[in-house]
Amino acid sequence: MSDVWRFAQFNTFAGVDSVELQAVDGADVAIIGAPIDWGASYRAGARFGPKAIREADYLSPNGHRPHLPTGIDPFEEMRIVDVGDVRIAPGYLEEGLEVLAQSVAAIAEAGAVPIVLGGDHSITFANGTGLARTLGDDTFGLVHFDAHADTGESAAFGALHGHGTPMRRLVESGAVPGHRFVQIGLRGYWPSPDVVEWMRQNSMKTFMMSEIVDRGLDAVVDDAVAACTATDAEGIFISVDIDVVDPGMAPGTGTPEPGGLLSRELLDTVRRLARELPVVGADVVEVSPPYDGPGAVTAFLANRVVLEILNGMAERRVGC
Ligand SMILES: [Mn+2]
Repeated sequence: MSDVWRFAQFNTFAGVDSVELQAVDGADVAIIGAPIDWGASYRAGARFGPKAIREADYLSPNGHRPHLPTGIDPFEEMRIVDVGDVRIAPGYLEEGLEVLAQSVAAIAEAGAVPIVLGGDHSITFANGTGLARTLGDDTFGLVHFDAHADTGESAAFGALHGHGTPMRRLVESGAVPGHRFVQIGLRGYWPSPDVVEWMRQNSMKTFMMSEIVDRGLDAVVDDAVAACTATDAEGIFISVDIDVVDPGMAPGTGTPEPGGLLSRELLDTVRRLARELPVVGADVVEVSPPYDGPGAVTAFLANRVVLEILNGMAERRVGC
């Protein structure tokens, strides 16, 4: 085990079975960690995210989590496994993204839904690419929760990959064309108007925080669901940048932007999406434990984002 990084993870999410990537067959969901933070432009630390998200859990690691409001235990309805963290060399971003893409493709090939614990947001390029290798380009929608559009033409100094460019790269590669994007929660002072114009030209659907405040979250999510349904997508990939939530409730992140969603609003929304639309994959990214607040509030929120996605998927299965 000498080549396992200390920031990588040994325990499993909620205590589910640990399986090798090659042994995912028969699972409905496979959780995988991507401790990559060398795509971060500002505050790093998300390499500690997968470990913190798994550990932000006060319940027994017994692989069961009955959901109080619905009475459903998603771990009873689905076989959920944890394949651990991808093993990649720090600093080698493109190589690491390729290893992750291959891992996500392998999970999907085995018939399981990959749920990726980040890691900075650069990993979503790998997640979308890997999924498209198995499901096909232009087949699934990407619902993207974030304060930032992540559609930068390039990362710092012209680099192709970073945590501000994954959505641009997915559109350009054709894995997820712009018309299949729904973005929720954008705010602040980035990207520049020319990039916003590029997003419009590529038919990306964007719901800014200001629109959520004006119209209410429910009305916006109604539109988001309708937009996904209208494109005849076979399913959706849910990408949750934890900075979509206000830094007052999610301070442990790389690029905090004040004025975001409440943590409860995010939890309710991801569960609703997973109930109303078929989820083909998900990631939860930009949890940076070194910047987290007292009580690891950001990591606990990210852990519950995963649980609420799983619960929505289970509700869909049992026909709620
Ligand atoms: Mn992001």
